[in-house]
Amino acid sequence: MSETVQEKASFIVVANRLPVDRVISEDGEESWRTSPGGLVTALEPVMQNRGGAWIGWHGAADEKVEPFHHDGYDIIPVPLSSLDVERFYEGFSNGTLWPLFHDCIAEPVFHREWWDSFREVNRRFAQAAADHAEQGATVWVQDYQLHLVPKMLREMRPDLRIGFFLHIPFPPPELFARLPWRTELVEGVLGSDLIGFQFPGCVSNFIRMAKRLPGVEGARGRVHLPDGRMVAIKSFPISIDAVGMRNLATSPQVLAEAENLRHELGDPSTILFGVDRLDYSKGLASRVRAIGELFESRELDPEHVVFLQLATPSRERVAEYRALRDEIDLLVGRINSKSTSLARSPIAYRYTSVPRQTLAAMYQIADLMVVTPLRDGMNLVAKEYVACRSRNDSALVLSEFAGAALELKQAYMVNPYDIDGMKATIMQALRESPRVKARKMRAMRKQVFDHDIDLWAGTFLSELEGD
Ligand code: ADQ
Repeated sequence: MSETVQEKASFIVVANRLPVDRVISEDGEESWRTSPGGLVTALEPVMQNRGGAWIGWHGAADEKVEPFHHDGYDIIPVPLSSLDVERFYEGFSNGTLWPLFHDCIAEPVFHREWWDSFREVNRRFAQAAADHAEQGATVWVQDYQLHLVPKMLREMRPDLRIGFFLHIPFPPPELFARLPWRTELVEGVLGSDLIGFQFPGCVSNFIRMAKRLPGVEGARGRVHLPDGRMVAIKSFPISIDAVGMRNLATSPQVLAEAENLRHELGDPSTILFGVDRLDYSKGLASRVRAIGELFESRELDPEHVVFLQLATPSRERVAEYRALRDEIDLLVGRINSKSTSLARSPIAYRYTSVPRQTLAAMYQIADLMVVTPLRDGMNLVAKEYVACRSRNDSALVLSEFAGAALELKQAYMVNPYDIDGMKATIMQALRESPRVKARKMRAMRKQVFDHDIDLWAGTFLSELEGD
């Protein structure tokens, strides 16, 4: 395969971020490394087979990076200025759309200059795709930051097959309708041939919203537009590289790291574990509160039980996220300061990202995984945990508001707004007999291994391309 950038590609992924991170070696040399992530794992083989290009932002503002070839496919960087980052990314994407699409659990902020920037940056991405697509190519646009790209791209290049996948929920029309630019957003995504959502509720929310547009008719997974075009709308629940995750978790290095970690935590008899991006949608505060109360009431004995919680730094320049960080620091500090043991704190909390291998080791030592988002498109953490638990001897507590709840039906379901209910379910899961736990875990493992990330990408693309 050629090592130079091809002028045109037959398969293009357009996403806000590129699948590579820049690394600078000790002698100052710059190179790019594939970033770890489900989407990259899923799409890399497809791009390598078919020849492809990935269009996205490289992560640094006010810098133009030339296209380059990486691991069998082309990388086409789209530049963003620091004002674009502030208005398009932190502003409209993460201050307006993110809370709006997560059922307004935080107040969405509407600013006209953010909207102007969102439109302008979406046009830049669409133009890059139009410039690099071969005649009749397939273009797969990812996520809420690029909601307007399908229509813009179709106007520039009507010959293309355009797919769009939304990784986050699509809210009910009653909430979505608050958006001053609701029509543009719906029309924007209707430029696609196929729109994919995480779960069926999003499909019906979207179709209800689309039918509010004049001349649009829709039913059962399709929308007919006034210009005669038909758009297919379906759910494609995203998943993980289940086999890869299991193999990593059972490798000798990870098992050794797991042993060390347990020791570092003071060799407790039971470990509860949570890992999330630090985001208000993930329900971290109510989780910490519930588990804190269980420690306080001694239903969880801090001599024997540890709650390990990792939070990945996320969107730190957005005020809402900085406030959340302080709130969690305070909550955890308060609970730990009440502990009678000087040797060990009940909550081991770290605000950091960790390598995949360490994460797998943590899944290995976790007797109970606590996943309690207030709203989540899917939640891959729940699936990763299940994939790692070869011994079937542990339990998953899962919010009913995560897309994953529709697939991992044997989890211990909780309503994260109900602290007492959560406490009772956590205790029930911990006290469950090994036989019942094993039965539940086996069923969830089957679901995750039978519906992995390859199936997700394959199903979407064959639906889009009609094979
Ligand atoms: P996210 O909101 O980022 O994704 P999630 O699905 O849980 O949420 O994926 C997070 C990923 O980051 C997981 O693979 C996890 O292992 C990893 N991760 C989290 N904390 C980490 C840490 N401290 N160190 C290392 N790795 C960490 C969005 C949507 C989700 C949807 C996905 C995919 O919000 O609902 O499931 O996209 O579509």
